[in-house]
Amino acid sequence: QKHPLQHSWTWWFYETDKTKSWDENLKAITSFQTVEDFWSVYTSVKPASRLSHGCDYCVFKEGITPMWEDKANRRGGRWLMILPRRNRLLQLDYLWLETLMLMVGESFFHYGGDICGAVVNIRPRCDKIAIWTKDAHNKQNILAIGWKLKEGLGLGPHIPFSYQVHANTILKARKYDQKDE
Ligand code: M7G
Repeated sequence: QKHPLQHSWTWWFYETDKTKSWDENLKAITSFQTVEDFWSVYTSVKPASRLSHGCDYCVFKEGITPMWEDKANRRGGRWLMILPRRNRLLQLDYLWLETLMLMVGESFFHYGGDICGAVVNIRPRCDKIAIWTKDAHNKQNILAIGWKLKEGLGLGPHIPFSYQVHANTILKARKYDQKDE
């Protein structure tokens, strides 16, 4: 008998292919809804620290696409940790796994209803881990989730940790993409 999780989750993988659009590069790998299946997915994919620069993993509630445009994310934001690359081997896999376990294990109690999913970005300078929530205006839930996450991961004051509203991230991304053209 497998142990059911409270939600079904989908594991996504993003890999850059410059000939394709951002969303075409985002692929759902598999879904799981038990503790045992979570472990079998976790152990069958490469550790985040071994992914190439530019890759992401996203683990989202089934039915939510890990992009700003999804209706569950549109009004949301993310708790974002910025992790210097030199800490990748020491910290990244541990923090990503702990984030996932807190999330799929429903450590956020009823505030977990606001959680959409978690993302890890592997980047040349700084890696990022984030938990996305659905309502960037719900201060109470955001603070409860952020506090629990920070405490659960034992994040020290040296790790930048802040809440970012997707609408602002989108504005910054637009400016950046325009510079690119
Ligand atoms: P990133 O991968 O979140 O972080 O965004 P990075 O800047 O550290 O690499 C990189 C770029 O990917 C953005 O500027 C967008 O062009 C694209 N992108 C990222 N996300 C999360 C989305 C999304 O949700 N929707 C769309 N349309 N593009 C996105």
